[in-house]
Amino acid sequence: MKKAIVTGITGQDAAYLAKLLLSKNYKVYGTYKKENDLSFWRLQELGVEDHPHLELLEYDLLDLDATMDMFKSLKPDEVYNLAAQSHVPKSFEAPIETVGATGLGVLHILEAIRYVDTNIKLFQASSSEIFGKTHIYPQTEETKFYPRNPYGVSKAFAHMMSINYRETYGIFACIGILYNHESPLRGEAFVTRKITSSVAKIKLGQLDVLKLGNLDAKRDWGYAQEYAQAMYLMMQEEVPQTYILATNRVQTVRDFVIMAFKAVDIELEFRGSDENEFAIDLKTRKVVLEVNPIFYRPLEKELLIGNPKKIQERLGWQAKTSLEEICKIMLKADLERCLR
Ligand code: F7E
Repeated sequence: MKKAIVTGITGQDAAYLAKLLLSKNYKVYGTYKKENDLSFWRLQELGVEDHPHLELLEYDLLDLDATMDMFKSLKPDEVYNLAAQSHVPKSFEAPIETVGATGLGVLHILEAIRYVDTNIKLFQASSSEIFGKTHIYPQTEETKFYPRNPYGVSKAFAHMMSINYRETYGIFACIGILYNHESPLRGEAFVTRKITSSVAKIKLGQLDVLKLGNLDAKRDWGYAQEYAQAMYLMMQEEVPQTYILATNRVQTVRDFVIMAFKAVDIELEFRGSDENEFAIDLKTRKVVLEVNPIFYRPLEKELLIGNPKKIQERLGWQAKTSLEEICKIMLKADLERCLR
């Protein structure tokens, strides 16, 4: 039985990955940090929380001794590093915490691999945020980094450190540069889930108005479950690679808002502009959406869109679920949650 450690087990991606690895008969050790919100609702929703081959372990990514002890005692074949402080606005408020979890964390893992067993394979979750202020569209694995927030800077550090250990010590460190990827398991701090959860509540009369920031921000949005499959595929290769995981299609927050309301039969009419923009429900004439500048972000102008050609050609992986389908899947889950 193969053994995998998945860090950040309370998160969206780790839940999908754990389920996938369990279905492939792995023993999975999911690690979480004590102080974090200790909710395993994602594993519960996927029906794997009590799986006999899943063990949940408390572990601090920034404790090198603990990392080495864990590798010595568990002897994992694969380590998937999905733990991070992943919320971009929070990275401006808490840059030091972000650099720790998102940047330095992987260095502890790489060091432990170097000292304990260089045959342990590592998957490092990188991010499109490393490209930040780019003028190359779509971005590829070769595009120059120019991160624009502490989260992106931390991911760029972790990315380059993984490549450095790959090249210096021959460690199998593969890297997925993940663009936005959504699902019903997304946290409500992120815009798609904030929208679907609020639209479900508005539909059921549990909320009046959805308040959002920049409606014209564009993102390359894929389906998280498919991105977890790509992580697994990358780890099965002989030689570690770096791959872009993206759809090569961008849509605006406004598009997603329209899709979400439409999925519950609410047609919108937008009025006003900039921070005075709002939208009404055409049937009831009630305001259901308002722009609120507190959700605006600094330095957000560039377009992040990824070219997934390399992974498509080498591993046959492709993002298949459209944003319209993702939106419907998310709304269905949120409506059900509201009715529970
Ligand atoms: O924002 C705009 C906001 O918070 C998407 C993380 O997984 O993907 C994610 O980072 C867009 C931004 O994700 C609201 O300005 C408008 O343009 O869902 P988000 P993100 O910052 O793109 C990357 C690839 C990662 O690696 C990250 O870990 O939506 N937006 N109004 C809003 N965003 C939020 N959160 N809330 C709003 O009210």
